[in-house]
Amino acid sequence: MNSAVRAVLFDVDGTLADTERDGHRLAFNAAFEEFGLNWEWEVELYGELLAITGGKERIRHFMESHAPAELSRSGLDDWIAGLHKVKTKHYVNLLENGGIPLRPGVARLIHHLRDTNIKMAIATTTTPENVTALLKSTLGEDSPGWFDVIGAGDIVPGKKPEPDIYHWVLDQLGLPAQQCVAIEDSENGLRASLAAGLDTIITISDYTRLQDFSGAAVVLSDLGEPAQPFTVLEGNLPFTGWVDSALLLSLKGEYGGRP
Ligand code: XBP
Ligand code: MG
Repeated sequence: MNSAVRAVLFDVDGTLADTERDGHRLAFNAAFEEFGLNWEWEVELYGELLAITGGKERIRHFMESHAPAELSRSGLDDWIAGLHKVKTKHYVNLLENGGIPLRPGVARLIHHLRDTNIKMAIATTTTPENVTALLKSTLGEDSPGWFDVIGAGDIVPGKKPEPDIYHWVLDQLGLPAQQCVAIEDSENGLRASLAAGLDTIITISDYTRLQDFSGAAVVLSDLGEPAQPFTVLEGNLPFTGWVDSALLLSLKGEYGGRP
């Protein structure tokens, strides 16, 4: 293994799987119903609310603009945390029932990185239970253990676009950013990874395709499969097809060709 790329740091929502529109959004709505709230986050509104990362922060932001009277509840923080806990329960149930598949190329790349001894980590804003439920439901019971570090949710004070979660994960890995690559799907995620000094591959998702990805190493349709190659949307690569260790090395100026 070449030492230029020692680890890949994966974002979760939008990157590993298209979880937002038909996953998190539905779970928020189910929680609102369970709490007797007549709030409904429709597809377009949810796209706007995604500017705020973190479910609890998103609920508060929504209340500020759409239900300000509710902000005077006593114990507001606890109430939001309780509502969000119910949302997480619905989201995990949805995943456990096989609700959301991985995006093209994700399982292939994860298996390839394991085979080539490149470390893997997760750097996400979402709640830790959501990460393990997604990995287990798509890659099997053992799969969370394939990741050297899982950085998620409230473990750091500042959520993306703050770089805190990337700094935390790099620190846990004990690796400098220069030896790692991040994979993200959103502008908020890219701002976070770039601020931590990480070369970043973007795979666009439905909600993020029109965002500003300046600074990304490359912008791709997806991670690609040999039988279903990615499309390059921005940036130059010495080859097309699918993300693998050879492509990761090329981002570090060490392209040696595909075996
Ligand atoms: C996406 C997020 C999260 C999810 C909802 O994070 O911002 O808030 O939308 O999950 P990333 P929670 O792209 O960094 O994975 O409700 O658990 O926050
Ligand atoms: Mg994301």
